[in-house]
Amino acid sequence: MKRIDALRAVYDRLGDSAVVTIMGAVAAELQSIGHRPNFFYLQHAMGLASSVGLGIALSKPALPVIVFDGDGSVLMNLGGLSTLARYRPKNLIHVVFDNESLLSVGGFPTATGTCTRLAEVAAAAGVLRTACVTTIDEFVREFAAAQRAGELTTLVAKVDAIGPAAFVTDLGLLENRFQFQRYLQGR
Ligand SMILES: Cc1ncc(C[n+]2csc(CCOP(=O)(O)OP(=O)(O)O)c2C)c(N)n1
Repeated sequence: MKRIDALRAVYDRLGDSAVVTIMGAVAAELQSIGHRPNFFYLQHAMGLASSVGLGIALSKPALPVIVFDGDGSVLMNLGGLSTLARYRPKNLIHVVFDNESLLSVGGFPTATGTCTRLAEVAAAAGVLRTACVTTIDEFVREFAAAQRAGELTTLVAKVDAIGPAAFVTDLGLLENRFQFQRYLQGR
């Protein structure tokens, strides 16, 4: 499964949610499908996208929050899963695109390619709804089920280590920051 195809497949389901992505490939892919004011692309703070999503979810319990994370980022901050589980916001879906690679910095292999199963790590951390999927159909089905469930979910999607040709877009970091802040204030 290609991550961009997975993003395209659920794009129409992101309209009424605050969406937080990690930096790099996934941010550029989502923007290439179409930026919206409810999308925030967290730069640099690797491992903290789920924490940003958690803060939004707790402060705005009526607002669905979706985090698009990466395996390298989650591995860098495994404690983030425990914190998610501890507060267990019903309005947060944590998607981890697991390409077994630090793709955005050159494709160095991560431990999910050899031994670590992140959906099981999330479950052991206390996340009650977890799944690991390998096809687009499964991804869409589990994503939609998580939206219906209204429970904290960590959905790991095994994807190819393929990204966009370039990561630079014409959306400035500050523009994204203020636009997203205004979106949140209006909700
Ligand atoms: C604390 C920190 N360390 C290192 C980096 C450099 N860096 C940016 S993206 C990235 C790889 C992210 O890997 P992953 O989460 O698996 O996402 P992918 O690039 O594979 O989509 C790294 C190491 C960073 N931004 N922050």
